[in-house]
Amino acid sequence: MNWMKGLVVKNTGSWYTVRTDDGQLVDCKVKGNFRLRGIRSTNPVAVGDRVTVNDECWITGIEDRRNYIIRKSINLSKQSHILAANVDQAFLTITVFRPETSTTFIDRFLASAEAYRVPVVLVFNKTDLLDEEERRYQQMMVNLYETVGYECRQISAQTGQGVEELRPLLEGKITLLSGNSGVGKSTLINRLVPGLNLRTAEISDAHNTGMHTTTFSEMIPLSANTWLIDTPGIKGFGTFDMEPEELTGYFKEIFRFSKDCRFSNCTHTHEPGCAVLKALEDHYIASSRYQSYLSMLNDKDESKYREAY
Ligand SMILES: Nc1nc2c(ncn2[C@@H]2O[C@H](COP(=O)(O)OP(=O)(O)O)[C@@H](O)[C@H]2O)c(=O)[nH]1
Ligand SMILES: [Mg+2]
Ligand SMILES: [Zn+2]
Repeated sequence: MNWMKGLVVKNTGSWYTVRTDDGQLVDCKVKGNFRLRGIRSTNPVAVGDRVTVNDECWITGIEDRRNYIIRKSINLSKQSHILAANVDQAFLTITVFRPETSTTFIDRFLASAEAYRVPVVLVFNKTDLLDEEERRYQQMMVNLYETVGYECRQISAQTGQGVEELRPLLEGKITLLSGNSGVGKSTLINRLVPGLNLRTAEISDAHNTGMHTTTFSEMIPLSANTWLIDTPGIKGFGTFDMEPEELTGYFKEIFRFSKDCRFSNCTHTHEPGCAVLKALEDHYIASSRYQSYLSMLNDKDESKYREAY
């Protein structure tokens, strides 16, 4: 019996396409009794998984995941669907106008990515549409997030401005492309992968049934070891319950200031000697970021919180 290792690059129903380490694409299946410890998932194997395949095209083993992105099913089965595993980084596509991506959405995404230690690059798209005032506003947003510690890029997927400069950031990595519907993810992928022709908004929004709008994920190859994952509807990573102290750790600048709070379990809401509140007052911390922190802190109603992800 021969065994091969490979990467799951596509998942359509019960079939998985595995790119073996010697470069072949093999369609594989998973035995019904193949279950992962601790995860009740409709698909035991996901795009991005490193697997072992035998010569009868069965997936017989799966390596431990560094991270994974889950979508909870809408029915009552309490089962989840794993959209992707082992991503190296995420590109969060943002449009400050047409449509507006809210700072709450951005900050929640960033916090969940921090929790999973997934680096995020903020890609501000549709810059070709901005007038002078809007351009200034966007630059202010860029300054804010760069100061916090995130890499930012301003591009136009439509005109191609700034798109080639993204390529070195993608090289050799598995990148999850996220962002609200309509921000230009498919347009960006089409720019990066000529000839792919992903459908863009006009069509895919009308019928939500196209291949790239279902829950079946696919990795799009950019070069030998460079992959993009376009999975619509991802609002963050995993689901997680956390203590206030943990949440602090997921807001980089709040975390930096929190080291000077008088109490180690400070929630930065009312405590005396809170260095975060002081930094907020002195405008070292942006109020939009602090508001996002508060909104996550106040998501005590667990079910409401989980739904947001
Ligand atoms: N003006 C302009 N329009 C864009 C740009 N990127 C995308 N669009 C348009 O925005 C709409 C949504 O784009 P799409 O790629 O489908 O967004 P997705 O839902 O994130 O995949 C489409 O009509 C695109 O033509 C851009 O950089 N500039
Ligand atoms: Mg799309
Ligand atoms: Zn504090």
